[in-house]
Amino acid sequence: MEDLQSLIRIPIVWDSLARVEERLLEAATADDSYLTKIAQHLLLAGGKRFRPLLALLAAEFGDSRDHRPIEAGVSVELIHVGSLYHDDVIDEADVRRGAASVNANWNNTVAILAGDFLMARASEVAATHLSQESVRLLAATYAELVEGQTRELQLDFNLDHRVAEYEQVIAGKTASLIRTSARLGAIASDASDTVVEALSAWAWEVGMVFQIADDALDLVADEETIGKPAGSDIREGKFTMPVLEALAGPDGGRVRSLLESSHPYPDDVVNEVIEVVRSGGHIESSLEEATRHLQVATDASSVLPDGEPRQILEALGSYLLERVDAARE
Ligand code: GRG
Repeated sequence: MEDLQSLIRIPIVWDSLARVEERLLEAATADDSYLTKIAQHLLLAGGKRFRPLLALLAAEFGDSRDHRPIEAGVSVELIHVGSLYHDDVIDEADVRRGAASVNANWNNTVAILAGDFLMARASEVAATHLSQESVRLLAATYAELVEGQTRELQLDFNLDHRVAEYEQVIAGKTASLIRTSARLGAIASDASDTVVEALSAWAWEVGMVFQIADDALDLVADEETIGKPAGSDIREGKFTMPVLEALAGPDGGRVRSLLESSHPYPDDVVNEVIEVVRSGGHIESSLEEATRHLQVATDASSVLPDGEPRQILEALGSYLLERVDAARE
């Protein structure tokens, strides 16, 4: 399976991403060296940089070439990483990006403060370098992330919610920032309104594919591939699309009785739920739903000028689904 590096064969995108890395560390620098260490912790731990890459790729469709798409990439990654700091506190997670999470390495208080610091820096970067519309969009997206996360919390361990509610959660917590990443990159390169709208529509759908694929990976991949034990979502009471479909299907009674048992769930309960989900074909059906989103994405991108950037957009969508297939082999 190809990696992002060989998929996105536009040298300027990678050169700009190197600049994004430098700017991220600058933006995460505080007067206080203790805060700097904590704020830079997850940035130094890695991550795919999917959101800045989308901003830089979207900027390939515009007319101008200056520092603004880099700053767009910095601001969306800062929002993303800030939200991961908060997410790990909420989930009491120990590991993130293959490293100790900030809350585990230090404590919840500093994880929340450093997350806030990164969010604040994202606004500062955008207000300094980008348009007022971009600052507004980032703030609105930040609000959508919080709404998505809050919806998700209310559905924890809920055996009776529907796939439509799950899709509403992932739209808020994932698709919104993926869409904003592409939109800010396009705006920052002075792309036309038609191009900005097409890239936004494409990225929204790809954001949905991204999360559906990620959730499927949690049910099919081993710990080495996803950096955490399979079935983590079930353990946290997050019932994603394949589990919801299994609950509504012929084996629903069995899955319900397993998930109704007291939690934390023992490993054998989690493993049996995973087994029923897999054997019932629910991974495949959720990937079919992802493929429908991908088709809408491709339709949206069809108005973009033909050329290498557009071909890369189309390949990126398939790449997200191939990650799941590769993990199953
Ligand atoms: C205060 C903005 C703010 C948020 C608080 C915690 C929260 C509300 C929202 C969390 C939203 C969240 C964690 C969504 C999950 C997003 C997601 C798909 C994370 C994994 O992204 P990857 O795979 O990770 O791109 P890397 O590490 O590669 O960047």
